[in-house]
Amino acid sequence: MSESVVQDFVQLLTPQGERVEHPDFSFADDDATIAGYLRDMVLARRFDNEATALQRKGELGLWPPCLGQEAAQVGSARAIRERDEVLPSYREHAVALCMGIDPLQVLGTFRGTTMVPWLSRNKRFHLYSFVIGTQTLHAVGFAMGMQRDGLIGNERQEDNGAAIVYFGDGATSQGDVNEAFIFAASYQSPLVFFCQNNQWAISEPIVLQSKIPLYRRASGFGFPGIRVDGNDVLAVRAVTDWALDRARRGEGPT
Ligand SMILES: Cc1ncc(C[n+]2csc(CCOP(=O)(O)OP(=O)(O)O)c2C)c(N)n1
Ligand SMILES: [Mg+2]
Repeated sequence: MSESVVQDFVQLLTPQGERVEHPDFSFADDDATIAGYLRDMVLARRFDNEATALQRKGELGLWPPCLGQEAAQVGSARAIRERDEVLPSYREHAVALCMGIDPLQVLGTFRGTTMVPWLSRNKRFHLYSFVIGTQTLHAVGFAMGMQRDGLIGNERQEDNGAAIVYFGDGATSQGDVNEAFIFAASYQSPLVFFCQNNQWAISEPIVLQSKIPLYRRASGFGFPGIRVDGNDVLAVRAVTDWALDRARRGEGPT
């Protein structure tokens, strides 16, 4: 791999768990914080395994697992601050736990006994979205509202907020998602588009849906796109911090 390709892919941990340097991103927090991320990921996997078993037993109507996506979800969720808003897809259970959602309430949604039992306005974790990509447009609208409410670009950091929206690789083939990219770029919306590329949209592989790495599409819409190792919780945290901060400062979407 050439140097530029290596640096194009943000990694602060090797697959063996050794710390590595990146020229643009770093993780400076202490060991206790890292141990906290591990705890989050282990808890999320435990919950996810249990829910998968409940779905197999017919207790849940549906359960899209977050297996293998824990680091991407925990790393990004731990970058979310008090004034930020989260718009998930249907797989962000680790994010839900980090946002303080009761796991039993999440199960209610997937059992079909309730819709959104938590108060999304208070928790700032909005309803799960099952119609692929729709939440990206909702997120741009939300972010545009935050912009108009004066939640970005304030001198005091704690007065600022941004939105983060989760979606999959397959969702990028939806018209809604591309419209969301255009709206967000046009209005410089304070929004982080967080694409978890697990390489598949059910049976369609990413190689069929995109001839270029997905992160490169962002530049065509006019905002930065960054490829991060989704199994590297430190890299995800560092890059999400950067992207959310940018949005909160009023510098637009990532
Ligand atoms: C508008 C719409 N079209 C089709 C579907 C059926 N569907 C459910 S999941 C899925 C694949 C989504 O893939 P991706 O965006 O990569 O998310 P992942 O499940 O991999 O996290 C599809 C096509 C749907 N839910 N909504
Ligand atoms: Mg996918």
